[in-house]
Amino acid sequence: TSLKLKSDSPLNSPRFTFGVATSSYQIEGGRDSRLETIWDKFCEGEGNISDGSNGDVACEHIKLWQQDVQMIAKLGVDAYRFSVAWGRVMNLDGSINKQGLNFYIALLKKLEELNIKAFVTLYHWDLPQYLEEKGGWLNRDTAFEFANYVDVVSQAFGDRVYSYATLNEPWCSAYLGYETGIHAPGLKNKQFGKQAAHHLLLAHGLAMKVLEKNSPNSKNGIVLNFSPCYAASTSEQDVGAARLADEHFNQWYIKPLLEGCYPDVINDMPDIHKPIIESGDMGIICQPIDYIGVNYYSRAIYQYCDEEGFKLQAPQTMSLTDMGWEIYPAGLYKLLTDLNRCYKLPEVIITENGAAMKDKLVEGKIDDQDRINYIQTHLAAIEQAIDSGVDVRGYFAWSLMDNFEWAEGYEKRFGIVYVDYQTQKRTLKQSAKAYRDMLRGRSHK
Ligand code: GBH
Repeated sequence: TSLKLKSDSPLNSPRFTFGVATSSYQIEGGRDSRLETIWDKFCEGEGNISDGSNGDVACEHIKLWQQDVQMIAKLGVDAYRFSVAWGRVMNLDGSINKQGLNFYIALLKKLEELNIKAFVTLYHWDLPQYLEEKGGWLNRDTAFEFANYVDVVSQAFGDRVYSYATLNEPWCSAYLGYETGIHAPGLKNKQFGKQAAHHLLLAHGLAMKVLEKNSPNSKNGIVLNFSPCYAASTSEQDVGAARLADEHFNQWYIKPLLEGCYPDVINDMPDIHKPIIESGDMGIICQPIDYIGVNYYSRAIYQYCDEEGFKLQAPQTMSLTDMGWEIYPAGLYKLLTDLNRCYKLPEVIITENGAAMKDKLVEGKIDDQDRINYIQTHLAAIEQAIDSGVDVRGYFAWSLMDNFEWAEGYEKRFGIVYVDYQTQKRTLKQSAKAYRDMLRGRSHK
């Protein structure tokens, strides 16, 4: 029923940050006060979003933000992670949208007043559509446009930001957006994925240089998603398949950031699938970062297949979330300790972790015990990883509240707070109360 932190837990220390996370397109609404984004456009496409919805209104956070921030404060979290909508702070002609910028400045001021650290993500998938029309992340220029936007924002925010993340999950932007077409802009071309990824990583590196200049005192880094890859069997072929998938999906992003090169598998790829890399790019990509944000939801199991070399296997267990993702906290431990073994890691922050569940409002209550269990077991995995020497400094629950779950629309609920989209009423689920009580109970609080 509750979330417990032992008094001697490394998570029960003032050095460990607890927070909640959201992203702009998923919660803001306020479609008329910003540029069109690739998600607005993608949502118009027949069959792209399972319930036919979009982010025009979402949680109406753009109007209800003051109430939302009060709610965040009442949860007793140390930090709030949110993203800035590029198309809300920049106009089509490259000039600044003062009104949009002021929205985020007001939000930052309020957080500061309430003593909540601001973790600002600069890109959580909502690329302005006019940039997509010039090629989006397939166009190298987009990386430079991003650095320019980051320059504007980081100057305007001054010292109000505790931590910046350049990008959220570039794998999703590149692979789901340009290779499988499950996400905006919905392109489906095997030649596009790695090129988009390269430009995203380049954008990150350029933005890191800007942040180093404009915001040297904040903790600056990037957020990656990881699915630790397991082999379907102990056969040599399946083990090889899992390793291959890991190089493509996980190492492809972290290795260039920390070591300035792509994994060896790049040498085995047909030229046509390889990204075009200009000289100097890898050096820009591997700027020093203050931390790496890790988003963890589940593991992935692979078996060998002829065509691609690996094939995803459906989860073999009964404990699945409403997304159909296996609940597997041991995967988080394996991921963190593996990364720590393979790389010289900076500080690690778990920037997202959480689960969609079939939440039902019954007599004013949402009893989401399964979500409480999910959080509890994943916190335990983090504790174990810290005990094994991984420098984990924070944990953010995804998400503060139910919101627009991309291709799944509003049908999947990840919030610890329930949102009634008819009335925009927010109701704390039992998990939010458990999180709040756990945070209040910390020895330094
Ligand atoms: C995050 O993406 C996003 O940052 C956030 O906006 C979103 O709302 C949240 O997660 C919930 O989806 O088929 O079992 O291998 C997470 C994206 C989810 C991509 C897991 C890879 C693999 C699942 N990742 N997914 S599986």
